[in-house]
Amino acid sequence: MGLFSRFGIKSKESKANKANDANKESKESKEDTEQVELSGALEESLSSEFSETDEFLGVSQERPVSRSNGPSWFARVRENLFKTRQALGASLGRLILGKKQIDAELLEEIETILLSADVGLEATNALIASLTQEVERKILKDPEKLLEILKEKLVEILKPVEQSWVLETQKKPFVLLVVGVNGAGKTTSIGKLAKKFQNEGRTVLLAAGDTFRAAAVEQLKAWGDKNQVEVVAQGTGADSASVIFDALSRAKARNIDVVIADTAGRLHNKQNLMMELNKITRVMQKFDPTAPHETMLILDATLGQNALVQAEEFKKSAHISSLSVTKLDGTAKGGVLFALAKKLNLPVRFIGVGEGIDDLKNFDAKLFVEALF
Ligand SMILES: Nc1nc2c(ncn2[C@@H]2O[C@H](COP(=O)(O)OP(=O)(O)OP(=O)(O)O)[C@@H](O)[C@H]2O)c(=O)[nH]1
Ligand SMILES: [Mg+2]
Repeated sequence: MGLFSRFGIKSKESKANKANDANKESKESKEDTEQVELSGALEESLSSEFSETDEFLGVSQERPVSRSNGPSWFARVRENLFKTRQALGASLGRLILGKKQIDAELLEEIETILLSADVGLEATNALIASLTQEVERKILKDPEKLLEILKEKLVEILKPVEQSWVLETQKKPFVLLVVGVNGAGKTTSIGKLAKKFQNEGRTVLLAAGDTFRAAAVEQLKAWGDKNQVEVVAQGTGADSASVIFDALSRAKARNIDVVIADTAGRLHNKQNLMMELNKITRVMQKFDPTAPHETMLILDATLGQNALVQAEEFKKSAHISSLSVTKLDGTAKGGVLFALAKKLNLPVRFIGVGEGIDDLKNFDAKLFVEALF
């Protein structure tokens, strides 16, 4: 008989209550003022990780990605993931510390913490089932090893969605279409991305495809000014597809490497707005049948499991090829990355960890998990 069946399945309510308690506990836990000190082992892992992830953006060999990440990436991400770290890594650490044995009760408590940190049902079930199996087979006996094993399993969930982004140089301009609900962080992420690409020596042009809100064009232009990047725009109420078509023509004429197209925030259940996305794609394809080369859905991490629902709905009515998850700073719901990875199997390109221009970071599964503990 397995550990699960021996101890029975708890009712959803009791799990939810436990999850709330765990949440409260993590909120109440005192501020983690610890400085980020990289152990020798981690530093080593960072340097080897980054030689591997240098090709993260899939830049061709002759134009390598800047190496400006490294330990500063880790320090910034770890610092800004404070709330999720409290909810997940620190809570698990406290729970496991000093335990003499791994029993069903401990596994149940781990399960509660994972659920309350928005890891989601599927990823949590998979983690607990895998731990249970290892305990039953006596592969895992020592509670001291439990945390390390759990971290490895968390990395395993995220690893498949950490995929190289091939910005194929023969696709010129490479067209990135950015979509998502209102306020998810689309325009801000575009501004940050423009700088990232420029730092890698690429030329960038922005298309102000959000013609819906009066301030949207100005917001994108401000990012363009900051990066000295041209923004192609028309007035409010203009046809979004036509703005983007103009931008592509302009980019072609100027021999630009990457066009990033902003779009209006839309709810997946607003039929006409979702149709507009299809129109944008169709018009782009008149220009280049292979465009858009990437359609990136921006998700707001503070929504927790609702971000997952949103992504599932978007996937139904638009061709989404990747995700970026913003606002991981200031939320305890960063565990949603595991839920997204487990359920959607879409590459996660970037994570937003703040409002600064350098706060959009390449997604790295191993370092992300490391930053949560
Ligand atoms: N803290 C934090 N704030 C962020 C992050 N990304 C975006 N924001 C903020 O989220 C707010 C909304 O960002 P926008 O980029 O305007 O969102 P949008 O998706 O373009 O919104 P609409 O144009 O209304 O659809 C802004 O105040 C951003 O500064 C992040 O990673 N961390
Ligand atoms: Mg916007």
